[in-house]
Amino acid sequence: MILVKLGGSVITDKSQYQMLHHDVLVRLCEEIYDSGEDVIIVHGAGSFGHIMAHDHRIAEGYKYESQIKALVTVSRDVRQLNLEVLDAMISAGISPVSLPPSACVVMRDREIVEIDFDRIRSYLKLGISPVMFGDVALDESQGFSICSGDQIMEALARELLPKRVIFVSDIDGIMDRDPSDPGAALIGCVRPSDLEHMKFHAHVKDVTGGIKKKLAAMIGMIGPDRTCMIINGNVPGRLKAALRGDEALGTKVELD
Ligand code: IP8
Repeated sequence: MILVKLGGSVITDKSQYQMLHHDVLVRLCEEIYDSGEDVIIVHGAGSFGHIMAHDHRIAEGYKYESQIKALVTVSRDVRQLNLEVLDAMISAGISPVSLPPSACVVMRDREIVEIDFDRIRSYLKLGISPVMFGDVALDESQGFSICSGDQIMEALARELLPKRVIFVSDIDGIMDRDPSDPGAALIGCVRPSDLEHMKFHAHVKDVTGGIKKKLAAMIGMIGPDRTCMIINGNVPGRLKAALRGDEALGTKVELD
């Protein structure tokens, strides 16, 4: 089984509320089907979740009453994106079933403390691909919170030991500096021992911090027989190649 995250940046336009990249989504689902691999899909929320969740501070938990209206709207909007993903998967020939984190994940202090792994395993046994996504979720310490697709990926990788973990993004992989810098170069492979020596260009602090955080999370998902990759889903064929274990341009994270 392979764990795949379809990033919100590749299946939606993150700058425009509820803007789906339908063609890209359809092609990615066809590549998943063509690979012939069993998958668990996690997708990001993109512009169906981030804009409103940010404006109403949903990740911080219950602060004021009008957050509730925003929370239910975010929950509804990410479900709409999830339906688009399910439709594209079904049209491609895959058999998906949706497991919304708002119904099957519990958080505490913004960290996942409970997921119904048995349910996921039961669907896999039936040849059904579970689909989860960045969502709102109950949080035992702050009422509610945001459960991101990356947090779900980490929890699933730890428990279900997939043979590969693939993050599908809108960039070729992890760059050695801000990707908009013309001198930016792709880092092809990262090992845990590289992390502390890696120097990131620091003129955009958030981007640098973001890359390090993402790498640290990816390192947490690898194992002796398990690599973790980030690839560009806008380039046709890369996801299919990565799923089949063929050479695919991207950043691979593997053990020392
Ligand atoms: O797009 C965020 O999940 P992500 C979920 O995987 C929401 O970071 C609702 C903003």
